[in-house]
Amino acid sequence: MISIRTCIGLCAISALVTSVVPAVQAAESSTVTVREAWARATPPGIRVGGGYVTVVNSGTQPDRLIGASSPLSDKTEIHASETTGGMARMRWLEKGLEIPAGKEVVLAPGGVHLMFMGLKQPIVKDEVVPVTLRFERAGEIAVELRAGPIGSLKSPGAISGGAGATHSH
Ligand SMILES: [Cu+2]
Repeated sequence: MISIRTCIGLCAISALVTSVVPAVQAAESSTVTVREAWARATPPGIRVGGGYVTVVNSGTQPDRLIGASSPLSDKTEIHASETTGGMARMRWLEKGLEIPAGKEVVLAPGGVHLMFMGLKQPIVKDEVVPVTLRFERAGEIAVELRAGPIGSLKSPGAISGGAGATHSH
């Protein structure tokens, strides 16, 4: 009897949690899309890597890229590269990156990028890095970054046979 009651109690709790989830997913009405999603292949033994996307905000409200994650790395941060006094360095954008209304923002080598920290495996050329981007308004958008060669400076092009950057809906 006790175990049945416990089960009923747990079921009630999980039903409650499930009913809360749809309110969090605002992506349905989002006007943010992601394209030109790519990453750089990494040499063996290197545990950091870079990812790049173009974010298009076709809406009338500004949005903000506030976070990212990938199953391939412990952490995925939004970084800005800058050169000060001839020294190239990277800065973590802890408040994220604004995506102004009606604009597109390009993340590219030498500028703002996604930084994979603590890679669990090397990023291999022509393979895909799944990344979830988190926006203040648009919510989460899942993208697949196609890996170009080590050190590449531009996108290897769209993934053949389908959309390279997939919107979450
Ligand atoms: Cu970086």
